[in-house]
Amino acid sequence: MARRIPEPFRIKMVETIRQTTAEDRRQALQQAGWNPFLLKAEDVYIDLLTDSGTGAMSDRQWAGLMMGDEAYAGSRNFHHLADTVREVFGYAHTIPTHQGRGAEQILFPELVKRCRGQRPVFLSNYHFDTTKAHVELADARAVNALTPQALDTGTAYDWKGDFDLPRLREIVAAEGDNVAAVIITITCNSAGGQPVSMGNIRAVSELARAHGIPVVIDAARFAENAWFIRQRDPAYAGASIASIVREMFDCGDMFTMSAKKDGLVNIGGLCCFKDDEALFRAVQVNCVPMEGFVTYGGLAGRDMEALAIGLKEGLDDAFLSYRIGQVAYLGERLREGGVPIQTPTGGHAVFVDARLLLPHIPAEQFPAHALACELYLEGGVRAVEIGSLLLGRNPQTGKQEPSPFELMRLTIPRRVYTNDHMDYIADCLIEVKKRAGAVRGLTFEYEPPILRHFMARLRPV
Ligand code: P71
Repeated sequence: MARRIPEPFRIKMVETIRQTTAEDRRQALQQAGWNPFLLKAEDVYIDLLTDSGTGAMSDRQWAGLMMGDEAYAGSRNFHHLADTVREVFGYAHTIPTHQGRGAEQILFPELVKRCRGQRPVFLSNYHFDTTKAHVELADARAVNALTPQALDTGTAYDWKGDFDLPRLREIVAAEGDNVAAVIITITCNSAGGQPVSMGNIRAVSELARAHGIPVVIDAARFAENAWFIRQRDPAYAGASIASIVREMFDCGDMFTMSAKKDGLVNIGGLCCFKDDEALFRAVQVNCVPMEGFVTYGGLAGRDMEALAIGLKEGLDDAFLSYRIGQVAYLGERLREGGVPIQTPTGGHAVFVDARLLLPHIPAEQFPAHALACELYLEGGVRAVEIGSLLLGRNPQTGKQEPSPFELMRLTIPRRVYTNDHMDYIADCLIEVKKRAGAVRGLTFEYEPPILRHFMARLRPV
């Protein structure tokens, strides 16, 4: 059993959460069209939908909110944020955005414009869904080259977020001038919050540089990735998290960040450039009509202050050990209870392999989504599907895309739930496992044409 790491904080404000009855939950899920996204948050006891913007800020961040400089242009908090980016990442130029996808929407069209090929393509270990959406909105293609070891959930491998380097080389050779950028997603969310090794980051960066391809880091969970590098790569055993972060970002040219994860804020994003001033200026021009003036990008001054503080708090050793240890603890409890999970557990979530737990439910009846519904019915715990429902149909053929995974993600918000909550979640899921054979698949009552998982309505078959 993994050692429980006590929370490295004490609690000075609490928010009541309400447990419901089984009958309440049955009614709520029925009304929500068997889609946990459509539940009222008040009908949820423990909310593991996402770790994005759901964390608790510290006393220092809350104090920072009071220091907001709400000037339209040139806010003091913007300068604090840009100075923090220079210090933590070594990048000269900062554009704040309202969240991660705001950064994607102002950056990707510029990378497409600069691309010399006729059919621009972005290559990634794995494009997150909004990232893929913004690549496609910019009239480019999104191609993934993930290490095949990530697909075997039952076998542990330290670097399941890595690029498949031979495959990446092949694609770069075949696509030539079409490659608009390489996007290194750290940690790799869709593979299970899995880390990318420093060796892999460096090799991808060298390959890209040799071909004149820009390197974008999708930096949502950069601190968790750095923590895994220190934990698992003997060459970094004695290194500080801060120095590992610098080394990772030395391998990139620019980064987009959803700051709602490792930035420890409830809203915010970043689009930053190491030294390409011309690109920075061009993206600033896109920022003004889309996100807002270049020194606030959709954020209030106080939000930028909370982020400047959060970026550094998120590097704290005690925090990261507790954070990733809590996720590992939940994973360990589930493994002991015979629940199949992506092994090892990732940084922000435990991913349950619904293909193995519910083998009688075919992909087109969304086994991981059905499992999330059962978990809600069992104990009011809200999880999210990462599988066929999320992936959707091929826009050309209208056929369901074959999904490499059918996973249910138990995403742990930062500094919000205690280890007793983790025990409760594990107990509920182990209970569901006992009646796994009776869980039914789901079919659509309403299927939206794009990003269907958010608004879909379903019913049991
Ligand atoms: C996550 C999210 C946010 C989300 C998405 C869909 C449903 C519920 C919650 C967002 C990411 C991400 C990576 C690697 C860019 C974004 C977009 N993740 N890159 O995992 O994980 O950032 O949400 O701030 O716009 O739950 P944004």
